[in-house]
Amino acid sequence: MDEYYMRQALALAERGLGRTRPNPMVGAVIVRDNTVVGQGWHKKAGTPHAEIHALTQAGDLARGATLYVTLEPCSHYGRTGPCADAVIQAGIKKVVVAMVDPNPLVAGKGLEKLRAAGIEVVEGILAGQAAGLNEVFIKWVTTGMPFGILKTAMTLDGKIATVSGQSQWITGPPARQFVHTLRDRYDGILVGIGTVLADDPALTARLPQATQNPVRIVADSLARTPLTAKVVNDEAATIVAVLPEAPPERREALQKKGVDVVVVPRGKTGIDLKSLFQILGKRGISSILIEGGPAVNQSALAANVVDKVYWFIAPKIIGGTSAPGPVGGEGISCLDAAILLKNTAIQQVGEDVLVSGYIV
Ligand code: AOF
Ligand code: ZN
Repeated sequence: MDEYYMRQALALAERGLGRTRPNPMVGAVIVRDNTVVGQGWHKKAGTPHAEIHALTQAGDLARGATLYVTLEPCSHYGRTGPCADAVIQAGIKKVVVAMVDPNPLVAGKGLEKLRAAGIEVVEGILAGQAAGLNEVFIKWVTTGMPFGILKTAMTLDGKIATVSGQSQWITGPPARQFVHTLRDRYDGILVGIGTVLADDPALTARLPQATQNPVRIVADSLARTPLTAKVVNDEAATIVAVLPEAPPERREALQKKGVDVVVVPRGKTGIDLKSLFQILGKRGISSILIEGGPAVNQSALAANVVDKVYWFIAPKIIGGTSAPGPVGGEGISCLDAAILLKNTAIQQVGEDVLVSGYIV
């Protein structure tokens, strides 16, 4: 029964997908005499937590009932008051949680509070699913670093463009639509200046339903982003990351156009992406979709800021020894140094194949 109701709570939590950032997705179900008397999910950061919605719906029926919640009720005063206190006050008798809150401000203190008040606590029900659902939140809240998602699309023979540089389009419409769902879900989207100069992309989320745009982040060592670029002129927010030596007049010109210019230390190949991610994480950006070309992809992998990959393979062969692949740089000479993936999955998206996985 615990798993049955926890599955419901997880499904509720998932309704917040892409809308709760940088807070977690959380779902809650209140059950009394085998009947659901309250349910709720977290809708947006700064608004009431899932437990509060469920308790409000249950009202007096919460007394003596069991609360199923996908994350430990919080114990801290943040943008809202502690849910553990509200749970105790409502007279809940038993609390079943999927996982402990990884937020160092909570980290078990909520469960302690509940136990101290005489509430029976069960933890670890569908913990793996709950952790998977909140992989972004867990990474960000425990390390301060945004969760990095590298997305790329290549032909069956491993090319992202022809020898002349043509790349529109490698994948079909369903795969491109899938990418827009990723842009809608994650907080930021990173590209290199090469991509801005070559394609002038908007990098916004465009779907038939209402969407939200990620913050566009351009790794642009010398502030070469043209003032006429789409990312400078449309309404979505843009951050241009530059090196300390970027010409001040170009930086100022971008700032005058409303672009947020961030100065980042130099790494091995231009902007140090680890430092950039640290800076962006501090600003509350909890996830970054990397849609770069070979140079940015290589730097991101080398800087160890990639957690997950979405790798599309199109059923096309275009050839060309000098046609680029998804990851540039000098490469490795020893196979032992290869970057490995775990928990890989394969999915058909239209004509294309999507391989996803996590960097080991
Ligand atoms: C949520 N929604 O349903 C639960 C959360 O910024 P605050 O004050 O809203 O607090 C956010 C923290 O509260 C969050 O990091 C997590 O530790 C805890 N639980 N947060 O946004 C919820 N249950
Ligand atoms: Zn709470």
